[in-house]
Amino acid sequence: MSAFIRVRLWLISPPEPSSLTGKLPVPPSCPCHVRPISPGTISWASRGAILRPSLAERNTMASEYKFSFGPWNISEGNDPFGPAVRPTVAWGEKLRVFKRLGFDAVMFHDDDIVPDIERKEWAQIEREAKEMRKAIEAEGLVTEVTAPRLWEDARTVDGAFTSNEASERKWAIERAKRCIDISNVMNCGIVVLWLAREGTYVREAKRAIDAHKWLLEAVNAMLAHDPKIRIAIEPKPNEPMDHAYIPTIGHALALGAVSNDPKRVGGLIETAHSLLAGLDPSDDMAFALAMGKLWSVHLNDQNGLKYDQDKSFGAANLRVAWNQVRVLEQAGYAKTGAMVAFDVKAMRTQRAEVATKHLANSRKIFLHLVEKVRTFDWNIEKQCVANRDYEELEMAILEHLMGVGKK
Ligand code: 3MF
Ligand code: MG
Repeated sequence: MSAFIRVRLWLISPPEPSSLTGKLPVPPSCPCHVRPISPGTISWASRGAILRPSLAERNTMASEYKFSFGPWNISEGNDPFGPAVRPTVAWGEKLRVFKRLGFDAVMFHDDDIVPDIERKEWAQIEREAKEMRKAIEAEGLVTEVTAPRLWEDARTVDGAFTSNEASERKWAIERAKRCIDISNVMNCGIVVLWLAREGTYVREAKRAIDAHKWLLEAVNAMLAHDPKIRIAIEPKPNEPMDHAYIPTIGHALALGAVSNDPKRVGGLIETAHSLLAGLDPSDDMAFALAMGKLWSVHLNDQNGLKYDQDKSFGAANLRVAWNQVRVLEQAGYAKTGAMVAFDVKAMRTQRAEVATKHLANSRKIFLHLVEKVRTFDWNIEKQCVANRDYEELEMAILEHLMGVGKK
């Protein structure tokens, strides 16, 4: 019997630790703390029961991570085929939901902070932004990110930074600068660029080479406008456009790398957007993390290559969700100061009284997965990798996620 099979049998019925190694090893709390193991023995940590975090430990987990969502994540349920099915929730009411559900921060579009922004002068915009900052701080909240909403104005029907009209491109850059000014009032150092309409329905409609140069010009104009602001590009391959110009995190970081201040351009990865690009969100996150460029995440879920569904985190692809949490844990993401945002939508079928469950549930699933990552015996991963036995590794992970197999 190979040492490895002995280990797996041991997992089913572990002997007392003293008969194994003579002492009780300390359980590794996360993959970064995996200890080397001697051949033929396995850590006492494999005994799931003693690894289950206590309530205090779970509270620590929750407070290590900072969570946010945006006002648009509490919505009326309209879709392209039907109108609203829930009444609009006033901002004041939404504001109270954040703390109640255990959230720490708000992500805002510029016009979430100052409605009708296009009709207002700076003095009024500044006044309203200050009021908003006071209102969220009174709730114990901060602003995670701001984002210029460049895709609803009539001037951006065919693109903002990449419109064929010079005057429209100019307008878009001015609006992005204004968003930076609002961000400063909100004491928020990150502006997100979701480049909604930067792309085409018909390839020949734009000169793509020029369009990419215009995107770079826009990023440079934003960097020049404020010496401290950081720009987090949120890539998405399609929707609303057939094809977007910045479809992946690779494109986003390449653009940043040739900007006038690469260290102030990073990325935000949304689960659904990676899936829509046919990519694995955890690998996209790992790529950005390896470059020190993952400045926020929009966790959610998605059934394959369909419209952008913004489902609750883990609801469609639990294993994919586990890997996202695994990679964030491995990187010590919480300690980088970056937050976990949920860009999720309540199902249209959800009644108004229960139309915030998607937020509470996404946070809960995230924390359950943190617990799962921290209680997996990473020695199993080490041994399986050493033996190149990935079927065994996969089974161990699936059993761990299902809570079966090692009782
Ligand atoms: C669209 C999105 C956006 C962006 C947001 C950035 C409405 O698929 O994900 O959500 O996340 O605009 O601030
Ligand atoms: Mg998003």
